Amino acid sequence: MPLILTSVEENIGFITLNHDEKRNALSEPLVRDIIGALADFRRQQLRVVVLRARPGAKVWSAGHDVSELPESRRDPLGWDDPLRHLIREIETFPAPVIAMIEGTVWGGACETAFACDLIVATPKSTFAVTPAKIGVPYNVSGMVTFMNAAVLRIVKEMAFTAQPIAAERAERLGVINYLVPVAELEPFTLTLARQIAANSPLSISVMKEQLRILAGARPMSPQGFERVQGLRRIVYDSQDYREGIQAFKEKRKPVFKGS
Ligand code: LCV
Repeated sequence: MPLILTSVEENIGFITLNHDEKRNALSEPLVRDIIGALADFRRQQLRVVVLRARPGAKVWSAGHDVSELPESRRDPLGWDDPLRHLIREIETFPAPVIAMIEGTVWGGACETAFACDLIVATPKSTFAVTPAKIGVPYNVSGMVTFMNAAVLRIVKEMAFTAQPIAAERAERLGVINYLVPVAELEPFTLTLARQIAANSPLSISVMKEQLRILAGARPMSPQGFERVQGLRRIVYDSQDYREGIQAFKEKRKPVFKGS
């Protein structure tokens, strides 16, 4: 069974996450397939990409494949982590990527949806930022993705509670663009994609790249970055990090001791 399904309709590309057995966890093979599909869509000069799960999905994506996270002593979200590659590929794709959300969205998948240019979701969808639940020290560019998606107080709430927020609230907060009934999700998203595809692809592409550069332009001194990396290392070298990963694998609640 392929991990993703792809199709092209007019000049719109569709990528369907198709690994429900693992709740579309963003494993290295799944991410590699998504990136391959984006490269193919880039070659075809498609004007919009829609990233979705299968119709009726209860889980859009369960986020980073936890089984691929390093046990300890290695940055779990370093530059070459598959999730980091995926985020960068979405952000630099030369046309808008629409996240069409049906089902729940977790952790790195929440960042993936937020890295997309537009988000259309159904009322039963939820969005959860989960590093605190697992004990993961999220990375700097990931924090910027969240800060570009929601006001700081909401980012803190999502990050510190690790609790899902409902799509209805996400829409009210401006975190998603549209909230549509599940029966209308596909036609609504297709209409939106067609509206974009009818406009100038060159103008849109350059505005997307300008917005990426401007949104990512955050002041952080080299010392500030080194301090953050040192703090993150304390976390991923900690017993709590190991406990969080182990507890996930053993399907039990972690007991964090703060060390
Ligand atoms: C690997 C999985 C996963 C998974 N990885 O189905 O943002 S950070 O820092 O936290 C970052 C590191 C990150 O993204 O971490 C992952 C954050 N994700 C989550 O916390 C969500 C974890 N998953 C769940 O809570 C449940 O799976 C949901 C609620 C998504 C679905 O529950 P449901 O009862 O429908 P299962 O839990 O039974 O999962 C079905 C299979 O998918 C695997 C899970 O281990 C199980 O595999 P087995 O059948 O082999 O036991 N799976 C689910 N999520 N993130 N594998």
